[in-house]
Amino acid sequence: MSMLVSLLLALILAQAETPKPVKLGDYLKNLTESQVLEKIDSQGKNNPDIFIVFEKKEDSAKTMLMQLFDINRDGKIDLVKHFKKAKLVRTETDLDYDGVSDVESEYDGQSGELKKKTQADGATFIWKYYFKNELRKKELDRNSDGKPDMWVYYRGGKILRTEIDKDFNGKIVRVEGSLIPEGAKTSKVKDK
Ligand SMILES: [Ca+2]
Ligand SMILES: [Ca+2]
Repeated sequence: MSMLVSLLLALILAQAETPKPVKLGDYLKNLTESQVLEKIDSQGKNNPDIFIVFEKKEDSAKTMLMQLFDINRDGKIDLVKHFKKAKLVRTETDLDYDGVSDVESEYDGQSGELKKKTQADGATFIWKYYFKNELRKKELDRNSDGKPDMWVYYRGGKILRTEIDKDFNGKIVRVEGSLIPEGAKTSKVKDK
């Protein structure tokens, strides 16, 4: 998606309470003609719980696009792994088994390292950024407008500094120490 389209979409969606949720089961419904579905029944209960989607082009070997898992075997997909050139690049996870993704994780296709995690925590969105699999920055959307208004920087598992847009007016207040709002599900780390 181009920057301009992204920007326009962001403006249109600015009124929305939350970004559009992804129904994980839809991936199996929306297969194209060149895609092949393989079902695996990992527990031998006549009920497939692992689904693998391949892309099959003429005169070429099939390549894996997706692995989908029904972890609690209730008929709804809970985890989707997306692959590019046989490397894991993205996962979508449904934590509360309502069929809709709650956490999206992005990986570096070359190194396999975790790069970014986006979590919908009720009406609050949390973005986490990683470097060499280590959490470096966390962004929080406290007023659920789809934009971050609090930034927490980490080094070596400790909070380096916190920046906060208290009044949601774009003016960032720098806060030293570990100020984490309630519901952020983050254990408090003492600063040195
Ligand atoms: Ca399930
Ligand atoms: Ca969910």
